[in-house]
Amino acid sequence: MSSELKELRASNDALPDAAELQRRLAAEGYLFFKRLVAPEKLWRLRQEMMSVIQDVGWLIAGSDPMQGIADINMRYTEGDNEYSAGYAEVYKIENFHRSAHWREYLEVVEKMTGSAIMPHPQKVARIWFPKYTEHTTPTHQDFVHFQGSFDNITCWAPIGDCPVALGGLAVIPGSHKVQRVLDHHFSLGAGGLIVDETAHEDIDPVWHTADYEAGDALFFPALTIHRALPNYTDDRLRLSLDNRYMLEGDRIAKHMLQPHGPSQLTWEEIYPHWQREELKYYWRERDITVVERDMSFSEKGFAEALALARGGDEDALYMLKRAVKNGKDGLNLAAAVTLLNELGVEA
Ligand SMILES: O=C(O)CCC(=O)C(=O)O
Ligand SMILES: [Fe+2]
Repeated sequence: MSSELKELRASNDALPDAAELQRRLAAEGYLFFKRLVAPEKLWRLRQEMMSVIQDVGWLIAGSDPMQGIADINMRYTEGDNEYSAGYAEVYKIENFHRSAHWREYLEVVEKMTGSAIMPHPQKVARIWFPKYTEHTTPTHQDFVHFQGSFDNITCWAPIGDCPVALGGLAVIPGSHKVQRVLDHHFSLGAGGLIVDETAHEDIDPVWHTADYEAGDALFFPALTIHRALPNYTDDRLRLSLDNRYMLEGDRIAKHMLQPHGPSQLTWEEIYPHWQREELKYYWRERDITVVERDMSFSEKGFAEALALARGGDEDALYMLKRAVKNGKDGLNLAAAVTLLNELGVEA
């Protein structure tokens, strides 16, 4: 582990003690557990997901899918239609969705929040290509993306082992104590929004991470500052889960009732691929308050990208070209098209 990255503290010792988990979560803004889930469960999920990823052509043909050896001629990320095409196949896998409902995750989130909880309907998998580091998920707070409530808990878990070089998650302990959504700015990285963790006097920007192993899980509330580390391996895909849990009766933003955007799927397209019924539309029976999505965070990032691109910023130009090429909705694409034309840049 590099000198500027410190080790996450594992809280397995406090697992039987809900009050202690709550105390640590309040103090540190995260809880990390080694082997919270039996590794075999993750290995089975990995086999299923990586086999599909191989079928869509992202792994070297004929290689062992468990090794996750990427064909690095294909490097795609969220926002690319090619990524959506492959991700959609993975997103149909029933066991991937079920994994967010595993008893081990539900029980520990109940303990750390002291509340009845519900997994958000929108589940998220990340399939991260090697040597594509400029697209790495930048420093952010989850609230700008997932919204609803500051009390949401994110669970990040590798599907397999994830040593630092493969690009796992890093957090700044105590950063949730800012108790507010910080100013986020345009970034080329996944999610498109970045916060400058060094620009706030009340944040001590010391990063913590782990050489994650299958079964490990990291939990944090919606204001904790975190980022992914770059995938510096030569040829390995990073495969991970990040799912969110809400308190029963709490608020949820409307988009979190839908499949994850990059899949470009509806539940009606996903459910025919499932064997079992009980997780289909499970949230309709639950006590939740649905609120509108606040588009101001992404709109501000997009406006910044337009201004930056006008000044010749390469990252901003790249993002605008990608948005136009892929016809990404919800953004002011007309403004991007006009600007690219003005600058004489092909999308
Ligand atoms: O895995 C990633 O690259 C991003 C994950 C993340 O930001 C999260 O779990 O909230
Ligand atoms: Fe995040």
